[in-house]
Amino acid sequence: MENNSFPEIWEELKNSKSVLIPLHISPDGDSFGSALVMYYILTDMGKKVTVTSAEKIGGFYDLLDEYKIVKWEVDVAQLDFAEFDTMISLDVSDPFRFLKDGEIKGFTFPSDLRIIVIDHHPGFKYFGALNLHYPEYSSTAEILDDLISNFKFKILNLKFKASKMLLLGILSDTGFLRWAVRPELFEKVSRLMREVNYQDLWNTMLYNVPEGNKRFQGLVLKNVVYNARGRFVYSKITLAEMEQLGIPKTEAGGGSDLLKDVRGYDFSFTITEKELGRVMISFRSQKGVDVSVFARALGNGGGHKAAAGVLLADVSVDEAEKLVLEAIKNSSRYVV
Ligand SMILES: [Mn+2]
Repeated sequence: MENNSFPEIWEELKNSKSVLIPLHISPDGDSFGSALVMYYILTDMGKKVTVTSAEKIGGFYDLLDEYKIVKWEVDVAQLDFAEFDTMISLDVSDPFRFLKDGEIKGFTFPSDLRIIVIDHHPGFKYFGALNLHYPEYSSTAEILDDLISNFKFKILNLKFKASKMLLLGILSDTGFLRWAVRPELFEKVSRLMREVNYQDLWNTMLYNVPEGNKRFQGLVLKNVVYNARGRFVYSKITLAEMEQLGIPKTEAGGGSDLLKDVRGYDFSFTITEKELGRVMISFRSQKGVDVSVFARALGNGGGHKAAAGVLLADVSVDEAEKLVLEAIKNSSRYVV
C-alpha cells in the first residue's frame, strides 16, 4: 500500500461535511494535539467537527482551552455514525485502538464512512480510504505540520492555535525532544516556537504534573525490580495500591519512561492493573531492544521499537507478570 498525496488529502477534506475525530485509548499529547489541529483547520473550512475520547486524559490538559472542545468518555461504539460522512484516524495503526477494550472486543467502522488515516506507528494497517504513514516521524503532529505547510492559511489566529497544538503533539511524543528526534525536527520546532507563545506552553506542560501522577511515580520507584541478568527494569502496580494512595486512573502513566534510563539496563516495563482483570503492560527502550516484539508476543499489542504496549484481559497482575517474563524469556536475546 502507498501513501496518498497531500493534495489528495486536502481534496477529500474539502468534500467532507461532518467529520468525526476520535482520540485513541489511553490518549496522549500527540493524539490530543493532532486531533485539535485538524479540528481548527476543518472548522475554519466550515465543516462540522466532533472530537471524542473514550477515556479521560490526565496531566495538564484541562488547563488548555482546547480541553473543552473534546467530548470526554464518549466511546465510538456509542456513536450514531449516520451523523458523520468522514472520520479522521490519527496516531493509531489499527482501528480498534479507538474503542475502550477494542483490542479485546474487536471493532469495525461502517463501510460507507470515509476514513482518512494519518499515523507514524510501525505495523500500520492501511485501513483508510486515504492513508498517510510516515514511520520515521516523531509524531503524528509532525506529519500534520508537513500537511499544513502544503496548505495556504488565511487566518493568522487559527495558525497560532494550530501551531500550538502541533508543538504540543511533538513535544509530548518526544519527551521534550529527548527521543525520536532527527535534525529536521528541531528546524520544525524552532519555526513553530516563533509562531506561538512558547514560554506559556512550556510552563503549562512542564510545571503542572498532578499530585496523583507524582504519587504514581513514587509507587513505580518503590516497587521497582532490577533484573541484572536480563538487563531490564520493571515495576508492578496493583489497583489496591493506587486506591490506597488516591491515585486517579488517568494519572497511572509515564512509569516505563521513568525506568528506561538506568545505566546497565536495556529496557523497562510497567505492569499496571487498570481494573480488576485488566492489566496494561507498557514497554520502553532506548538501547536497541525492539520492545514491540514482546508486546506482540503477548497478544494484540503493538507500538514502536522503543515504545510499545499491550492490554491483557482476564488476568491478575501476578499472572500478567508471569506472562511478560515468559515472553521475554522466550525471545532469542534474553535469558531471565
Ligand atoms: Mn504518536
